[in-house]
Amino acid sequence: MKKTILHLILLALVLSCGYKPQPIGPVPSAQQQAWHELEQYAFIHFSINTFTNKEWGYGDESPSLFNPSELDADQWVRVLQEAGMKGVILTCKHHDGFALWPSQFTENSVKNSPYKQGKGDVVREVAEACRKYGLQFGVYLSPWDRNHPDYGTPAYLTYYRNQLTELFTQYGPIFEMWFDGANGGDGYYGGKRAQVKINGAQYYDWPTTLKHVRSMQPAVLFFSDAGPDIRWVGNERGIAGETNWNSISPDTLFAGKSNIESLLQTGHPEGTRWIPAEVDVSIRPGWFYHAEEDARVKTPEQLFEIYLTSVGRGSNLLLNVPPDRRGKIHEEDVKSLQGWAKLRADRLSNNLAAKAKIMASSSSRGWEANLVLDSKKETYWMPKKSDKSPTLSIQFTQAVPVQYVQIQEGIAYGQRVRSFVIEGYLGSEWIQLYQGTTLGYKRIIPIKGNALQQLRIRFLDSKGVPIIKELAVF
Ligand code: FUL
Repeated sequence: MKKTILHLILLALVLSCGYKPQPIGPVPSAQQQAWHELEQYAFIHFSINTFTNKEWGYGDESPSLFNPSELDADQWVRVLQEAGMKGVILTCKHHDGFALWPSQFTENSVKNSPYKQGKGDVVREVAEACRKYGLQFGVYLSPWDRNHPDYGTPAYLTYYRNQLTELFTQYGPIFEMWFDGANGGDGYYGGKRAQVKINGAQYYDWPTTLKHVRSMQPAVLFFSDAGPDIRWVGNERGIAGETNWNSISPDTLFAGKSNIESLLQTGHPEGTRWIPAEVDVSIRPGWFYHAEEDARVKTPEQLFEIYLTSVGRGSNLLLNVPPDRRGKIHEEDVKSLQGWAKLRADRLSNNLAAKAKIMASSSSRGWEANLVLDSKKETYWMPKKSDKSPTLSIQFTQAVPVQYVQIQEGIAYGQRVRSFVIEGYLGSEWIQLYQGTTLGYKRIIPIKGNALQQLRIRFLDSKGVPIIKELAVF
């Protein structure tokens, strides 16, 4: 008897909670999930190049050139935080080899510069400002080093790992380690002034380096062309693929491999690993500050467009904002960042769906349509398995002009949607407003402002049933 009651209680529990689906394909790790939620953070390119007016230093620059007159890391991070940035990745060392912290493994660093009479540590100042303003801190340590005499030999790898040990043990938690595939060949290399060619697929022995870093900070995520945790999006223009799968098979990929740009931009629906794309782009034409580019800072509208083609296509945005020779974010960049934040607030914060009626073609028990409006992380809409044309519809109390539709997939269950259409009810008929492929963590679709009485999203094809976390219309 007791047993029967227990069974009944269990059955009731199962029914009330509904059925829990199995994930399909790769899914994000807990760290990757938290990374998706950051959505946007800043890149800071600031180094010897800021003072030589170059993009790539040759490696023979004297550290005495590094001399910011008013370095204010607090200003950098405050400006970035006010613009909605959730983290900062700093060029601790660029290709020229100059270290922004007083590394004990090289003389080519801030310790031999006039900055604070050699007592300065820019990495520490930025890491501390990030902690003060609640931003994550990340590092970019260029693998290519045009200054180091041992570059190209195994001894350089020891040097590179020693520098990582300093960064990962002295500056608090690091959310992302960024490394690129640039290897231009020629450089100073301790006076050799030579071409040093390396084999990008093998030389760096990344598995050993990453294991070393993980042993110090297990939660760090590694970015490179090929991941293993976050992949490059394949261009530096701010554009993720309209089709953008978080999955890709990394087995033959490596940082710097040529001709993989379009694959990186779209990912692959059958990819074996969850390696989402990060969109790196600069607010200026160059990555480093050049006074002659002060009039070419991207406008708030251009940044908004980039926001739509990065965050709005399920990627994260890594927006580079390079401080000037004073060591401050220049007034022009500040103005653009503020204008951009205002555009996002004006255009993407009044969710018209919140006051509307939401309906679905079918819902699994516990996964009802209204859950896409609750802003909760762990609630979703999921149609019934038998539903052959899963559809979410919004009925407005009166016709409203809709400019943007924002859809978030429940990526904890794998990225599923392959094809969908957005339709609006106008006057007396449904018209197609957009036809799309993937969604992912967040998709923001501009649709040109018609006054609609109803709007619906029909999911035409997906791996298993679609699982939708949130829906908003603006
Ligand atoms: C590239 C570098 O060569 C550029 O200078 C810049 O740092 C960009 C973000 O990555 O690989």
